[in-house]
Amino acid sequence: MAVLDKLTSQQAIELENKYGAHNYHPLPVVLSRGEGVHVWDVEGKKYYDFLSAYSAVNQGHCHPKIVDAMINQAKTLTLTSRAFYNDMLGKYEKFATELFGFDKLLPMNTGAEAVETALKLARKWAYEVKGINENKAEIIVCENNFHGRTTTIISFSNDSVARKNFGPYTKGFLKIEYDNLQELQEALESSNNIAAFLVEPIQGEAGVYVPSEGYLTAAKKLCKDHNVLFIADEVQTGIARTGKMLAVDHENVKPDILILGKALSGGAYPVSGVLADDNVMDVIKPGNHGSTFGGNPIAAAVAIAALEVVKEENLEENAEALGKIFRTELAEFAKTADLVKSVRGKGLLNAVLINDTEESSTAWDICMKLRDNGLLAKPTHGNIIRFAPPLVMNKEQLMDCISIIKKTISEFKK
Ligand code: IF1
Repeated sequence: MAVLDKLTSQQAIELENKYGAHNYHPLPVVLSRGEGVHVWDVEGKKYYDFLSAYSAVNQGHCHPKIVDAMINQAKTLTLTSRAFYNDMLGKYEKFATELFGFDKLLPMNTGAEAVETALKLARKWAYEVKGINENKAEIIVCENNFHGRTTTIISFSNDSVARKNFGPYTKGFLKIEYDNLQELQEALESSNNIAAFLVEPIQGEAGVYVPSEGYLTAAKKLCKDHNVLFIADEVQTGIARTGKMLAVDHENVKPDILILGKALSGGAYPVSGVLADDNVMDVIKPGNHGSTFGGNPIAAAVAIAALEVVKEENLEENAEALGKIFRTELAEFAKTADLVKSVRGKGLLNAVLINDTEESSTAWDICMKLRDNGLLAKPTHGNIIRFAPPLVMNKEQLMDCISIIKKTISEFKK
């Protein structure tokens, strides 16, 4: 089979099954094109994308401004490594630090790498600024977290599928309940060796779990009182997804360390980064940390364009407004639809809870029917469906999608 031969969906799935590692269980749909809020499969069927590549494609598929920035930079200079300077990185660092209000940016590629960077930064700060004895630093994390898939990150996961038989695990993490200030306070008081508290402002994989109002503000204050760094993992919640540029902006909280990824590039290219002020970031010296691709010229050009699109197209306001409509409509629908328990979320990061057990296949089966009806979404558990369309959606499209969702669930038979 020649590389350029056009495949059927079935052929494409068979190729992945035969030649690819089985580390995913995708919904059976094979996509070959995307534009804005839509994607098309290889047979030409059109769908609304309600996953947005797990909130990476907030700016919409193949956004022309982002694609142009990428193509132009790709024709000029792609990679120098950080052994030399390049003329794009500094521009991007200035742009991003001014936009997010931090002194410095450390550029990486994937979300997990940025989380690793934040953990290393926090530990080094703990030894060199806070004065914790070597190898004693501890980082507080939350139950049901999702921060990526490296050996250290899965060491503090409690998802057995993600961690079993990948040990031995990295030490130095203390787990507390999410959205529980009492437990945070006790953990902070339990030891003088706490370097940081790592938290998702909304837990994505846990099923779009929004903490109580004021949780982030109070958590940040507790951290400050104990001279502990507050690290926000906004890889999924950041870049306008929840109706503000950052989810912490809803509570006007400034993290000591901010982790970004996914939509930082609009999904066009792997771009992640860690932001902090000088009192923290200055502990990193030449040779301490890095990456061949981190801060490459294409990444820099793409990220500037992707962030400009968020501002130019008012994606924060749009996500906030459309999210309210989505939750209001689905909450109303839940009153009469036996299968729908409730809806929760912020901005355009929402989850619909299905009236069935976590072990059931009901959410998956509904997603299959949604696919048949032209809308792509993915379950996060047996009974939760995540709905996260690109933020460039308009109201008319959203209403169309809401009617597809209602119709599909109304007609659904187990
Ligand atoms: C997969 C979930 C979403 C993240 C947060 C860091 C990372 C992620 C808060 C790592 C990544 C992804 C990865 C994806 C599934 C997905 C996910 F369901 F697992 F939880 F989005 F909801 N911090 N999240 O959400 O970023 O290294 O992947 O760039 O297939 O593992 P990455």
